[in-house]
Amino acid sequence: VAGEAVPSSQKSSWASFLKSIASFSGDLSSLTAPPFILSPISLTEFPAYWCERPGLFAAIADAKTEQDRSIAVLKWFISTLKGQYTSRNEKLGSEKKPLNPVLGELFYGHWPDQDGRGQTNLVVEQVSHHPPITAYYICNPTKGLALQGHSAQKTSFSSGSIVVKQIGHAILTVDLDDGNTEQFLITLPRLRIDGLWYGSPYIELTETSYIQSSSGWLSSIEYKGKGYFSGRSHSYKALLTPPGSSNPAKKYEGLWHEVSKDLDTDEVFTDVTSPKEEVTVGPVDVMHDFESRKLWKHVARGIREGDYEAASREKSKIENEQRQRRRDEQTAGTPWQQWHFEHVESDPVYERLVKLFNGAPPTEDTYVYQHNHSATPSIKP
Ligand code: CLR
Repeated sequence: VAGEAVPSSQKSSWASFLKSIASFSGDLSSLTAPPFILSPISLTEFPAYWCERPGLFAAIADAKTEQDRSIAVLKWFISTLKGQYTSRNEKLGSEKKPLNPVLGELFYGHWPDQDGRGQTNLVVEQVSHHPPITAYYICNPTKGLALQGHSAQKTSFSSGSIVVKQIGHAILTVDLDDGNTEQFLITLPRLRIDGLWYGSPYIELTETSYIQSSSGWLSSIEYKGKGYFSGRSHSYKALLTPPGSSNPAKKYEGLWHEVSKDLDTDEVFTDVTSPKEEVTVGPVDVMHDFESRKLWKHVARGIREGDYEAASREKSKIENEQRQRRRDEQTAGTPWQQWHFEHVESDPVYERLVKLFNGAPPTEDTYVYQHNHSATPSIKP
């Protein structure tokens, strides 16, 4: 039934929201949505999804050969998808509209060491507001692993669904025992947001994403929903090919939010049915004003408690303060300085990796982490 999951008082506002997205393409974050679909969580928290199975991340460093590292990276990557793309349905009842981060918004966290896997650290910064772009750096220094990436989206509307093209990529750097490094370019899948008509949106992944190793090994991951190879939602099939060959050495298939198998041995490849580890974040009262959970504290409380008037009042305060900041910067001729990342137009590492396959644009800009997190930012004028 149309609008089944929409509270009756918000049905007309949901209908007009759907109408506005149907005739819209670009940045969804700026559209006003009815309260029932608002999430109290900012997009700057999303990069934490990359590491909610820190043991699988650490295991990449323990693999001994180029092929085994590519397998470990693929296994870790597939195991992040459930958190990345279905966790709001579990936690909040459906996919929801996240808080739209302000310029310079920060999110810090870590996953503690356990059984010698090393501590994993996370630094996230909103590096652009219009369009929204989020940069992140995740590292496990004990294991010599670092993931640097940025994330933006281009949205359009097609036969009742929102189609989200992910812009940006991630590069994983692995320090090898012999002093060399290996890099992996990770491209991001296309999303379709279905279930809008009923008011209970959920994500399905589509098309193909890639993980290209500097060693030459390539994983191609094909995503399908209901009615395709397994006939089930959230299906994928991955092929791992050796350097310079299109003959797969490994094939995997299954459900990325449950279990998948090695097609040759029938052994389990990924199993994400066990609980994940959420990121550890410090207490809100000692946070910097730009840290997400402090910045959005009152808005988030309003959304959680159903006090939408308070939420929208607090949101306007933040937006007005941001507008004033931008005006002041204009007047003073001093543009906003990023805290942790430097924007570069092209990245030689990306360009070298992308040449090894043809599934991504030849050049892309990058946000380079400045390794200055311990230099905790002081409040800017
Ligand atoms: C951000 C990067 C993460 C993976 C991810 C998961 C969900 C995506 C999100 C990204 C971007 C913003 C997003 C969201 C789902 C819904 C939301 C596309 C790609 C849009 C802006 C809100 C749509 C509103 C409807 C739910 C009503 O690694």
